Amino acid sequence: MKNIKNLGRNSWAEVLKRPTNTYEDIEQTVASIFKEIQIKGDVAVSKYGSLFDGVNLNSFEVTPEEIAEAIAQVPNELKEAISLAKSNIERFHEAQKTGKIEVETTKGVFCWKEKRAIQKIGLYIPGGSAPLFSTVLMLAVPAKIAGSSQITLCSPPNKSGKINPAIVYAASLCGVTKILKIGGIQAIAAMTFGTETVDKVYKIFGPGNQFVTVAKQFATKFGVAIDMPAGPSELLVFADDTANASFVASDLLSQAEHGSDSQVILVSTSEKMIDAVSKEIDTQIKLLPRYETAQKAIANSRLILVETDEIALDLINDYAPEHFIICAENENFFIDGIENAGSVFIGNYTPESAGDYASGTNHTLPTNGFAKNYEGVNLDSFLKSMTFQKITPKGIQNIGKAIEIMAEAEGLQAHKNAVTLRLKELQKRTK
Ligand code: HSO
Ligand code: ZN
Repeated sequence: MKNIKNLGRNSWAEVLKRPTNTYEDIEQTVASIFKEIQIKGDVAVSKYGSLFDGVNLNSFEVTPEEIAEAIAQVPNELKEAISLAKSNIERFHEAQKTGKIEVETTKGVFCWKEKRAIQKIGLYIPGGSAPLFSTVLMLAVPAKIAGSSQITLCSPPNKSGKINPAIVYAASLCGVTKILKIGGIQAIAAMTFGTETVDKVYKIFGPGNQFVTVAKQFATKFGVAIDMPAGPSELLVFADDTANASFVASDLLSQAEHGSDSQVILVSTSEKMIDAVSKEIDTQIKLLPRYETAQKAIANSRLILVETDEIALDLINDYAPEHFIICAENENFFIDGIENAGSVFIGNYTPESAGDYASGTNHTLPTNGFAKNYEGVNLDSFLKSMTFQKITPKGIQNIGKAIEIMAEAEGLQAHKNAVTLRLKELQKRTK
């Protein structure tokens, strides 16, 4: 871990650079797989399944028998934990519902705005070494609350053609409509175009490796929306002397174990705290089953000593972390001053893991500095606003003249006529 002191503002960008990936070579592969799936449908999905996942399937949908089998395989203790998490996620997202906003802008002119669900949702859940069934809850729960009618979930099968049972369990618990054993680029392409088995979707959510990330971006060329641009996980902790060094180290390691490209950063005003956290990391990391992954991420990470809380805050806003933990006496200074972060965790007893699993907030968050202009997944991610209006005869008389003048000035006679005809008819009526 790089230990950095007295960092001048002009070197912030260099020191806080994220580990980068280049995607150009992947894009060609993605384009050709998309084309083939668009033309050949399931046959092509199956071909790429055997190529990339090493399993040859001619039907992808998880059957009711397989769902029952998965439900039986998940231990009760885990089911209870999932149930607590689900209920908190439901409560927090349910509370995000908003009513309609209605305004009479001019007498007789009624305008209102209401939200409607995006009907067809696609979820991508990676398999691999850490099967993120918690992400199923984070995405399917708000989709259901929003009122989406079709929720398709794709996840790569293992060599014996099965999806991790906890993923299947969570999906069936949360009301996912169809669970499909399809991974990677082919999953995103299948949800983009639709195939014989896979329904076409309107918006795709969920994390994935670089292939999935590029494929999601590529899907937008075909009119599919995506949750957000994705990148490796990040955590930034601000800790002063009131922090607990072993807690801080455990938080940093919790993000480091996600992937070798994860980035974790400690910013502190206390040299003593930095030394203590550094020692704790060395002790705790050795005991982790994912030691090698965490070690690589830690090598990419930074311990930064700054002189004041103000400098710390500027630096944090500049970096725009996905997750921001505040362990500081002066926590309100950071709470009030934070402008750019995906999700904020406050105090010594608020580990990031809480938000990853069970406190109720969503863990699908903007990375890579996108917290400057993107928000994490929330209920609105599954909704879109629509506007409505109803104008009474009095109302059109009140604003008609203005419309006529504006239409005339834009040279759009038909627009003007649409008002003039009505105004004339109303004039006749009142005579
Ligand atoms: N920290 C991840 C989410 C996650 N953690 C899922 C554990 N499981 C998002 O950055
Ligand atoms: Zn995590």
